[in-house]
Amino acid sequence: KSGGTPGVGLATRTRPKTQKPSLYKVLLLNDDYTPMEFVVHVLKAFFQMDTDQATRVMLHVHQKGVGVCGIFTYEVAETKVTQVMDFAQKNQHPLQCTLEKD
Ligand code: TYC
Repeated sequence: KSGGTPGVGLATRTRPKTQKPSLYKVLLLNDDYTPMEFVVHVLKAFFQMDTDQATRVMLHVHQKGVGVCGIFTYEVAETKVTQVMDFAQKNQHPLQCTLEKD
């Protein structure tokens, strides 16, 4: 007699292929009116950056016109965009945030 309890003690040889989720860049756009300090605050509050990182990203956007705040799965990226846009609107700043497939 051979065997034993089915499914126990045998490493499975099948390795079903898992799908990695698509990633999306969250982009911040420059404008002429949003205060630099507000943008730094946004980057710290919603993207977990420290003052140094946030200042670098803000200045990059200010100089180049656009910059990456972070790269996330779709649902997280969409949530970040909504949070930033709502917060900017509440504070009456024209700051624009969008997402782009990585
Ligand atoms: N250009 C703005 C200013 O001079 C600062 C700014 C930076 C605005 C980044 C938006 O995403 C932005 N006050």
